[in-house]
Amino acid sequence: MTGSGKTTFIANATGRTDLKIGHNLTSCTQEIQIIETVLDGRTVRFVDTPGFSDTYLSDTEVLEMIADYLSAGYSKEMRLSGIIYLHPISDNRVTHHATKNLDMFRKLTGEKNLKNVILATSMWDKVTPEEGLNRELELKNKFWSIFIAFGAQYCRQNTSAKSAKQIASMLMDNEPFYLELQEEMGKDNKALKDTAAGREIMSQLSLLKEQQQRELTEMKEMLLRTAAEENKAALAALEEHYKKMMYGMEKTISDERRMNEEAARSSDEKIKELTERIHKLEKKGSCVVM
Ligand SMILES: Nc1nc2c(ncn2[C@@H]2O[C@H](COP(=O)(O)OP(=O)(O)OP(=O)(O)O)[C@@H](O)[C@H]2O)c(=O)[nH]1
Ligand SMILES: [Mg+2]
Repeated sequence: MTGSGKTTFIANATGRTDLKIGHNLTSCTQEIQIIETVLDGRTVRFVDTPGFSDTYLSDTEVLEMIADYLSAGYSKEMRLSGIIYLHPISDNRVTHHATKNLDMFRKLTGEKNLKNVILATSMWDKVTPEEGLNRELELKNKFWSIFIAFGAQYCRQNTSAKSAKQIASMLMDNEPFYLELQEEMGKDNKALKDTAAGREIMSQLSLLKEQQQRELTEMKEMLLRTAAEENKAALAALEEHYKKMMYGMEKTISDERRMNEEAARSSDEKIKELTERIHKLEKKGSCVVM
């Protein structure tokens, strides 16, 4: 999730002081960045990503960015050693949105790879030990139970370099693996929207669109009522809000369109690839078995 302390964690593990860390309410990391360091005499590359529920990027854009990076990685046979999922223990709610993002994260990783995931909690200095302990238990027993059942490890993290390095070193001896999303896109040639994580985001987009449509209708009625009452200040505030809602709706529609366009592009590419293979085989005089 955005603002959970991902870049801070990497800065602590690598000793880098030039990484952009967010200090206000808006999201900070806007693209994927790779930070290389040496830990215990071995080269380690951290991949920092924007978080889901970002202020500027939609979840679709974040997933697309991660998918682009991962599929490029697949074609270069780049595997991962592990994933560190950070959750701020100071959050007093796990929202429906956060739960959906957790589902998407599980699907993009793939159940068989969950043993290579570390679920870590940050921001312990912002809670009392009792508060933290209660939330930790709820996370483990409720929201993270599937991850843990499939072998994900759990640990607490503080802002020290020692803690970040310790967590990173827990993953360093893992057998490198491809994520489910990489295999689906790279090996099975699926379009992003047809992968398990992509399907999750498409269903979220469709629900979001319905909700936004309902809210827009309600807002329109409210605007008309307020206009009739001639309350100028309220009308201006509502108009401003209506514009933002329209923008949100347009963004959802364009996210959905982009996912569909990407799928259409992928099938065009697949047809082209197959045609080229057939031509090659025809030239060689072999027969094609479909
Ligand atoms: N108190 C406290 N603050 C922390 C901790 N970890 C990170 N922060 C602060 O939380 C804010 C967000 O940290 P970032 O590292 O930018 O978070 P991020 O997950 O990379 O955020 P995005 O890039 O926006 O997704 C910064 O002000 C950090 O200094 C922690 O353990 N305790
Ligand atoms: Mg960041």
